[in-house]
Order: sequence, then structure tokens, then C-alpha cells
Amino acid sequence: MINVIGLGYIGLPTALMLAKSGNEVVGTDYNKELVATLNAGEVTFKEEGLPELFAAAKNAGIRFSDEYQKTDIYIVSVPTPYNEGNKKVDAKYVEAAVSSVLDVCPEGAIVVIESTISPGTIDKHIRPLVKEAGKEIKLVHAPERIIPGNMVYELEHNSRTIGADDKEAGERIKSIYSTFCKGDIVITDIRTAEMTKVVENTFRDINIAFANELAKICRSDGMDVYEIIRIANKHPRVNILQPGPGVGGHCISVDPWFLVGDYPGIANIINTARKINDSMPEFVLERVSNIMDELGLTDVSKVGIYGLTYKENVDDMRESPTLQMLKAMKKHLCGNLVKIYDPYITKDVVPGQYHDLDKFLGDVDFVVIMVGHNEIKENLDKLQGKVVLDTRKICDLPGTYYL
Ligand code: SAJ
Repeated sequence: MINVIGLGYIGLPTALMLAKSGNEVVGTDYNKELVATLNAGEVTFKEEGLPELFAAAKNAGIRFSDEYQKTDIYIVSVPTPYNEGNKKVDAKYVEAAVSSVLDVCPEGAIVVIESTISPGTIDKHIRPLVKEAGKEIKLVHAPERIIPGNMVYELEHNSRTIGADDKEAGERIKSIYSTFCKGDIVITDIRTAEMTKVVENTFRDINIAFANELAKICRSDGMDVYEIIRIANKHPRVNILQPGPGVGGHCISVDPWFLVGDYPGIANIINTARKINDSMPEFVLERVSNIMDELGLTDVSKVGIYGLTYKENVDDMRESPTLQMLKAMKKHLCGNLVKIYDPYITKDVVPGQYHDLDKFLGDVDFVVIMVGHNEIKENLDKLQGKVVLDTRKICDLPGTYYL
């Protein structure tokens, strides 16, 4: 039996996929409410294909509990936030999960850590716990790689990294992941696996920062960044990403900081990229302010922000550019004035929030598109007659402003 610990964005789909693929699985989470919701037959977040996967896993006998199970395989998938002060990984949830596993597991159990951690975390934070418990267990690091919005597909098709101390444990975990993963499964050591994961997200962060810096350069000198990127990308070895209002999500905006925190003075391009991406929400604010000046607009309460999530068609708001922008606005004492709407956020989480697109658009003259949800792409005609600042380049109405 496999005990999956932590039933969030990664743990839940992983547990479901394992169960659907013929493994006996118990999913454990210390959040009793979440466990009750799952036991009542409901999924806990929106994701393409997740309800179907959930139904298949239920049929296959998956169980959910708030208790750690006694078994020989654990997969730990709990959050790893970073400490805002020193930019280092905060491994407290992983440590707590591993300690609880150590309380119940038999000798020889394999504990797989899927959570993203910075290189050296297992050596520094996890091995001492195992030593202290005096139990012989085998540690494996198999960092997840799936992208919100396409998780179910990517779980099956992406290739994976398995870092293990012990070849046998690595092979055992590979055989379990092979029950659902059609991609290559590479076995390596733990530190390499830790580093590879962080490097993947850092690569993307740096590339997005390059696109964002180009957007700023082009804005400062009256050039069309989108046209320039489109043409440059026709070169066979050039593939520039898209500028945007900033980088959110729990991974790309967080992981590079681990390297900056651990390698100060060496991780320079990484540090700069992070700063560029973090500067984008304020850059959007500056654009709003300049456009208002240009048009002689003064009423901030007529400005509407479309989108609260960190990217399109997901319900995840973690580190989202809109939240970063609202934080910056608070500094200028105007955070509560704007109106905000996101079809994926049904609860009230910020002041001035709307829950109906038409009502929202009826109350604003100036719309800032922060997220390119399909909903707005399908309703662009409703923006006619409004001032639009489109940070995602999805709206082609005449007169639209861009980054
Ligand atoms: N973004 C841009 N311009 C782009 C691409 C993205 O501004 O051209 C923004 C998005 O709007 C978003 C942020 O960057 O705010 C990140 O979005 P994303 O879709 O690039 O990635 P995530 O954070 O959803 O998922 C990433 C993935 N990592 C990589 O692509 C290297 C995923 O595979 C990882 O599993 C995930 O991080 C993770 O958990 O580590």
C-alpha cells in the first residue's frame, strides 16, 4: 500500500493517478475538513480532467484519512514555502510529515519526497530526523513536474527524476511511477534531483524575465514588443516567452529564491531575473497611471482589474501578480478603490470584488486584463467602448493598450 501524505495540488492528483493505475492507495492530510470533502465524493480544486480521475480512483478503491498509515511506501507532497527574509526554503511541513511517518513506519520503509526543496535540504533537514528516530528507512526525492491547467495529462506524459541513495529503492519507486508515467524515468542521486527541479523552474523564470525586460525596453522607446518577439522567434534557435504582468504560482516565483538565498554573490542572473519579474505588477500600475493621465481620467474607482489567479483557467491565486499589485497599491493608499473580478474566485478574498462579469463591466470604464481566462477571451465584445490595458495580449479591439 502507498500512503500519499498531503492532498493538495500535487498530492491529490498523484494519489488518484496511482490508485487508478492499480496501486492500493491511502491519501492522508491533517486537514480534517479536506479529508471529509474528499470522502463525501467532491474534489477540492478545479482542474481539467480531475473529476473524471477522481471517479476512476474511487472505483479503484482509494481511501482518504487524516491518519498516517503503517506501510512500506510513503509519498510526501506537502508545501515548501520560502522564508521571505533570507530567501531560504522553509522545510517545516516536510519535516513534520517525515517525523509523523517515522512514528508509524516499519523498518526499511521508503519515504519519497515530492515537494520541491532546495539542494541539500534532505541532508540538512531530513537525515537528522531519521537518525534521531533511530529507524532504518530509505529516502527518495521524486520532484513533481506537472503544470496546473494540464496536470492530469502531464502526470502521465512528462518524464520524471528519481533521486535515491540506494539503487534498489530507486528501482522500486521507478516501478511504481511506471504504472502511470509513460515518460522517461531517470534515476540519479538525491542532491542532483533536488537541484534539477529548482533549476527547471529557474530556467523558466529567467526566460520570462527576459521577455518582461524587453517589454519595458520597447515601451520606453515606442516599439512593439510582441511583433519583435514574433519575428525573432522565427530564428531556429530563438524562443522568447511572452511578457506579462508578473510571475505567480507556487513554483517559478519561489524556487529561484532558494538558489539566491543559498548562493549569494554567485546566483546573480537568477537574482536579477527574480527582481525583474517581481517589478512587473508595479510596472502595470505605472502603465495604468500613465494611461489615465493621457486620457485625463482621475476616478480610480472606475478602474476594474480582471483576474486574480496567477494564470489563466486555474483557481490558484498563490503569489499572483494581481495580489502583488494590490499590495503595491496599498502602499499608495489606493488599494481599496479599484474593482476586481475573477470567474474562478467565488469566495470574497479582497475588497471591491465582484462575482458577475456583466455587473463588474457595468461599473467600470477602464479594464486591466491581468489574466487571460477563456471567459474574457470569449467575451471581448463586452469591452467595446472601454479603456483596456491588456497585459496578456489577448484583446485586439482597436485602441487597446498593452504592456
Ligand atoms: N508566464 C508569463 N509568460 C510566459 C509564461 C508564463 O508571464 O511566457 C507567467 C504565468 O502567467 C504565471 C507564471 O509565469 O504567472 C508561471 O506560470 P507557468 O505556467 O509558466 O508555470 P507554473 O508555475 O504553473 O508551473 C511550473 C512548471 N515549471 C516549468 O515549466 C519549468 C511546472 O512544470 C512545475 O511542475 C511547476 O512550476 C512546479 O510545481 O514546480
